[in-house]
Amino acid sequence: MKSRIGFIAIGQAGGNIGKLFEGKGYSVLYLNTSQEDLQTLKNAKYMYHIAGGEGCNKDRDKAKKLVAEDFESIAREIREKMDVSMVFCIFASGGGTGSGCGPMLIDLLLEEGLLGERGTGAVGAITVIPNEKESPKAHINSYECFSELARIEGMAATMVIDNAKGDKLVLNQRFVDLFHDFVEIPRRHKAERGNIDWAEIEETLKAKGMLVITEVQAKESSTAAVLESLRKSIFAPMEADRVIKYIAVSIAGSVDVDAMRKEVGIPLDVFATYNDKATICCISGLSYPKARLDAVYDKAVEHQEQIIKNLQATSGFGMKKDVNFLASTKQAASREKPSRRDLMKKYMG
Ligand SMILES: Nc1nc2c(ncn2[C@@H]2O[C@H](COP(=O)(O)OP(=O)(O)OP(=O)(O)O)[C@@H](O)[C@H]2O)c(=O)[nH]1
Ligand SMILES: [Mg+2]
Repeated sequence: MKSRIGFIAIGQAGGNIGKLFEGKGYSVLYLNTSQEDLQTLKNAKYMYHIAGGEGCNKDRDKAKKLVAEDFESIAREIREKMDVSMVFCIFASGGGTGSGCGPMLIDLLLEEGLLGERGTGAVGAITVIPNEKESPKAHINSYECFSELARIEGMAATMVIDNAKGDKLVLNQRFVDLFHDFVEIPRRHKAERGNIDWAEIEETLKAKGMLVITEVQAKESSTAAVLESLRKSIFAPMEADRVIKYIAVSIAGSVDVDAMRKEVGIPLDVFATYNDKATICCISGLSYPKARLDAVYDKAVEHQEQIIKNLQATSGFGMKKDVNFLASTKQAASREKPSRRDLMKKYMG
């Protein structure tokens, strides 16, 4: 499966997670606006410094502008390096570079058919939600990033690592292990009672919406334990009032899929196989984690008045009733030169 899935790792968090995938043998292309960040990636095979970039210090607009201006070269790099049928862009939603570039790049890759045979390759996202102690700016960026992601047509799955669930480096490792164990199911797990093949893994990963994966060791494995591990997962919590498309599960021990469906939701299809080490359960085509994103929004606007007051003391601009209340406190926007593609315009405000 490693030859079918590739990763485009953007920004610092993207790079950290990308390195772990590269360590497992996947193709990873690292993109950053910061040369210094790229230099921390020792032994990386493919990396690209976005022209003109010197880091984006949490400024999403700066990142988008750099991508728009350097898109021809970025596209060439992706076409040359990503010889796979499915790509996941990895980026944190709370920073500048990854958060700004991620959604726009996914949209451009899909629109221009840059991946896979005849441009039919799937493109999904792996992103990170800031923990509740992070700055208002991180929350503003995150909310904007998700608003853009939710509007992309034809996108594959989105995985949302939630930094509220623990130490970020521990979460990175846990996530990469889960993802790898899941896509390795067809190669590792063969059972008379049923197999999961690559087409089913691909279908699960291609479903638009959230995707979560969980794993429970065989000796603790039961329906209740799998449901509990879904509740405690490293991902943003599933919406209570959710839709769901697929359940793909490799069962160790006694897990009752019908009982699980009653709790998790009725999927369009279930793919199941068996093994004796650990139950690996993936659910995809899930609704966006609206409650978690509402909390991000609340954090973004919590200190709105104080921040605007502070900024107005030096800039004197008014405010806009938008989540990015900071946007209106910037210097009057410089006029964009006409962009090459409407799609780019969509992201450039
Ligand atoms: N899970 C996880 N989160 C991370 C990691 N590194 C940074 N973050 C989170 O990501 C957000 C910051 O994003 P970065 O990836 O550092 O930012 P960037 O894309 O490099 O953008 P700029 O540096 O602002 O141009 C914050 O919410 C951090 O908590 C990581 O390795 N793992
Ligand atoms: Mg950075």
